[in-house]
Amino acid sequence: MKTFFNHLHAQHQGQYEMFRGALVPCHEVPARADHVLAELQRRKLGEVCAPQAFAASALTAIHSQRYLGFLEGAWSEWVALDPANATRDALPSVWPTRSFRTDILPDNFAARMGLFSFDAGSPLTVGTWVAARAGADCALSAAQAVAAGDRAAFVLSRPPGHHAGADFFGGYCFLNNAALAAQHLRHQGMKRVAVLDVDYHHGNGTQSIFYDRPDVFFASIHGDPRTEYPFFLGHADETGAGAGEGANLNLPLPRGTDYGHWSDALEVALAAIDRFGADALVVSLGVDTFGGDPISGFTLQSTDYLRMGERLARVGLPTVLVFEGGYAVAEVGVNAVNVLQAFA
Ligand code: 6XA
Ligand code: ZN
Repeated sequence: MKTFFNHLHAQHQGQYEMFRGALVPCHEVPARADHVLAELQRRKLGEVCAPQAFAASALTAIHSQRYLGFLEGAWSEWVALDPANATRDALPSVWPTRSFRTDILPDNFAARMGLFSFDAGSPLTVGTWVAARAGADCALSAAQAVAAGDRAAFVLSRPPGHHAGADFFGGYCFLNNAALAAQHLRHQGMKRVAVLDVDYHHGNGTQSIFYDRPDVFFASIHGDPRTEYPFFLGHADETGAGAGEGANLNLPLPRGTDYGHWSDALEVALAAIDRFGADALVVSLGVDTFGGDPISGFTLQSTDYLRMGERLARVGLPTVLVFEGGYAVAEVGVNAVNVLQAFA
């Protein structure tokens, strides 16, 4: 299996995120991806490839032009406000909640940060755009390889993507790599694509991007949003809208869930994907379901990721696996690569 590695991932290196009223060091650190790469190389699993460069039109298939323009220029604007900002991360602090207007683009930078985001946990840094843009190329390249006949491909990139919507960032995510891969598979002739999100957190961005579409099925197994981030989406009664009715499946589970119960939900998701009749699969592969994860609440063990990988392979579909969350940094390489090794 080819790995499309984002060589520019470390350009995105947040210093701090807002947590319980304080700025705390970021959980989403460059070492995460480096550990996965090191483990892949240690086990001599597949070929590590640089991505092709894709045109902006591949991004506007998923994200709004207004959002992409903002994201690309945001760091320059931030530093133009005050040269001292060059050493500080940019975080939003004001949001247009219910009854506010979102159709008028504010001139004020802080207002636009809020318009295009949903939390204060996702620092925008000097290299965020460059890293996220290269990650998008990795996702598109993996989809391209799979559309051209590869059995599977892995996107090893950060920042992650599944919380990013058509026009907002949040949850450490800026560009939605899984959605870009799914859309590119469609563009390359796959008629029906399923996205299976196994990250601990609901993939609200991916869900929202495809919610009214009948051609992309979204299934997610995640911590119950009543108690778990991102809180405001991911409930079981969200089944799709309009032409997309029936093409969305959420399987929220309580904190403390182990692999036995988690894999029951996986069977439900895979049966639905089978009924949907997908031609290709995109897996949002977060390994923050691990028992040792510092910000999550399931109890999967490292060997469980082998079982997960075997089961995903048995689906038998051309598959793009996209790295998402996982913050037990010392174990993240073993856990993610266990899925890949068992899949292969
Ligand atoms: C709140 C927690 C963000 C979760 C990010 C994640 N700052 N998403 O792992 O999958
Ligand atoms: Zn997560």
